[in-house]
Amino acid sequence: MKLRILLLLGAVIAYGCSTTKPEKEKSTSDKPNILLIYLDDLGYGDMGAYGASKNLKTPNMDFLAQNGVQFTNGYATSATCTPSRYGLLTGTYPWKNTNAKILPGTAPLIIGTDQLTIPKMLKSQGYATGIVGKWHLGLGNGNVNWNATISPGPNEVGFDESYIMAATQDRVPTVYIENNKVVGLDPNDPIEVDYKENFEGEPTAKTNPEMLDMKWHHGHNNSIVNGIPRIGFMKGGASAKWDDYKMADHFLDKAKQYIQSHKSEPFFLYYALQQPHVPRTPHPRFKGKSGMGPRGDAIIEADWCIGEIINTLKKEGLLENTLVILSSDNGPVLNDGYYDDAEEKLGDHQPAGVLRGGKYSLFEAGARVPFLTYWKGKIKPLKSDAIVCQMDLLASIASLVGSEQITEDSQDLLNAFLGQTTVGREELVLEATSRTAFRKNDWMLIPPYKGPTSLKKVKIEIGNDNEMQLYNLKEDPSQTNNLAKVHPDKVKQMLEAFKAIRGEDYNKSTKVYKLR
Ligand code: NG6
Ligand code: CA
Repeated sequence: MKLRILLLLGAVIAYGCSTTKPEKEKSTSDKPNILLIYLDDLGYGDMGAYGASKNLKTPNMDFLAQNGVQFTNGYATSATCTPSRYGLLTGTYPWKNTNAKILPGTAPLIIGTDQLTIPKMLKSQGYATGIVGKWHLGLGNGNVNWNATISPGPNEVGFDESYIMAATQDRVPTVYIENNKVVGLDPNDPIEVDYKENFEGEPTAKTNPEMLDMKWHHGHNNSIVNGIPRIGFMKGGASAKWDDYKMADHFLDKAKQYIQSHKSEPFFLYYALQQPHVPRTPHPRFKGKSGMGPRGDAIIEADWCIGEIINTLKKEGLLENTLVILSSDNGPVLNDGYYDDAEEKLGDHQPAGVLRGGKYSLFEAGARVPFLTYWKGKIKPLKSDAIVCQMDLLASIASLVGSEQITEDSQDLLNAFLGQTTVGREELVLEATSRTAFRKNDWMLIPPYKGPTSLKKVKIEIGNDNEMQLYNLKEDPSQTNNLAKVHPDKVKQMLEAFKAIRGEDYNKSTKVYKLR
């Protein structure tokens, strides 16, 4: 009898183990949550783990970098926002879409509603999908009515839930949009937006400079919202206007709520922070924290937000079951159109680290950005020099969750993202303000482009030269030594490989970028 009971007990335990174990394994590795944290204009050197000045303390990002895979050759597809976000979400080179340029707030959606995106792919695998933060990929089909349903937008390209700003913090409309509707809109005070002409009688930075709390340096002299001059004209919507200084807290709350309300199912959250893009408006409690003015303070604020979001995962018991990915949409810029002491108070900090150029540039600091993956208990700390691009996340995440939906340009680099190999891509085409360049292994080829070598107002070298440029990035990460004349065979070979991807138009930029 005893023996029978024991046998029965043994069988129950064995049964319990055999059924729960694979289930458990499935829930922690087959369908992990995915948290994609994306910063705006955070440079390669703007994080402690990437060598930031000690005044710029980023302990939360550093923790992720030091306990996950920290990529030293991690790239956005581009050196500006819209194309990079396009590449990230669609897994497709943005230069294949002529509309993937820095967009005004009134631009139509540039992702096709029939196009594959990371959230769409994940949805078909049973994921809940959400975006909180900056969108900047266009909304509607042209002529958006901001007072009605604003569609198509994120909800039509794969996100079940969205809480976004339409474009950038410096562009109108300066309102939040939740699931295709402006938040807090008073129907008696409708919103109108125009990027060409002002609305009669509405103050602008030029007509009413006395209303400004922040001064514009270049561009940014249209409508004034909260004392900050913007790009574009806007009328109405007073009750819906965001508070710039509370934006980080607001997005953080929404991101936390998203995690809490989806903790019992696999979810994908794209948390797109607005920092440290202009206008830099950290909450007053971060004022002076970096000693570097609002740009440094905004980075410290962003780091705090990231700490909070990681703590939320921890509190909800989700940290072991969440793959965290963190990166930035493009490289750094100091003065991007407002006087905010970013240059004056920089001190010894190098936002681009050792890299040359910055935002808008074909040199490395344009698109090479902080890039890391963290997964508690699953990823071992590793500094990886694998070449990875944000465009590869689509195929790599597909591989992780067992989806076969991929795109031509996105490479499955899951093993590199999980730190199981340091082998990444061999080749990558980079884009900056409609121009392209080509990386192959340690070599970078920048074809000749006409136009100014620098954008004077932002003081950034953008990579234009009448001559072919060839750099060995391993030996010369700062791109000081053009080896094109020394290695003509290498140039020839690189050019062939570049053309094979980019076609004969490899150095025909469609439009030369001009700062206003
Ligand atoms: C530029 C803006 C700059 C910034 C950038 C977009 C002017 C003079 N400059 O045109 O301030 O908004 O566009 O930045 O308007 S991004 O990170 O969203 O690409
Ligand atoms: Ca950006």
